[in-house]
Amino acid sequence: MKRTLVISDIHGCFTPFNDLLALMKYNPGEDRLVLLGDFVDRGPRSREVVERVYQLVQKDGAIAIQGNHDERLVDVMLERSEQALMKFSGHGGRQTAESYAGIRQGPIQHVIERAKSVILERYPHHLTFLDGLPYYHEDEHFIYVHAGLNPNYPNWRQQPPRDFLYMKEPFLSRPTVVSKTVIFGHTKTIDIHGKPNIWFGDGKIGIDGGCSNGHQLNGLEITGPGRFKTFAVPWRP
Ligand SMILES: [Mn+2]
Repeated sequence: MKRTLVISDIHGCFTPFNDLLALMKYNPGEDRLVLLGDFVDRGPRSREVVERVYQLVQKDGAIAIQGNHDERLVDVMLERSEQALMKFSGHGGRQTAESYAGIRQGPIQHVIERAKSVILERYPHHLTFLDGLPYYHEDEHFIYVHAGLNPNYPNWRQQPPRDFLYMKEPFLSRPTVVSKTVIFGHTKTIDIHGKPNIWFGDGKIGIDGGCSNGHQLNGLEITGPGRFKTFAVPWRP
């Protein structure tokens, strides 16, 4: 049976991402790879992660979903939102700006300006790519989303974009209102069950191992309904 491999919240952790793909023996011709967003911020190598994800999607048919950090990076770089700029550096955006700017020092405003000109000159495709990512992916048995589904919406496709990107409660503690299992990232599993391993809940599976916080990057292998195998690699620079 064809494997579906799911990874989330890479957050600039380029080495662990490559380690995990190798550990899972990802074979582009055979496996379906689904990446649940938050490719940037906090970790040291966001630029390389975005380029790799871009290539995986364009060349190998991988599926990438948008996370809240990906949306914010686009908003900051295209000067779409003052609020996004204010939140940016407090949520790991400095590391992303440094990875594009190629400098590790100086006032944040300077690093962002430098990153902006590098992106507009050499990586405009990163912004178009991140901006155009879908909010979810769905197959026969699963719904894949960055943050979660708001159970107050009987038709989850009608929930606001913000819920796809930021949802925590009431998604985490209430039962879902869908028959498919929801696979999500965004909330570190250590905050759900006290350990960074993949969390298997009732109708939902949380996979954010908190790699950029020094924990681990998780990989979920699916070969059918209820047929899972888990993988993990530790954080390293
Ligand atoms: Mn997130």
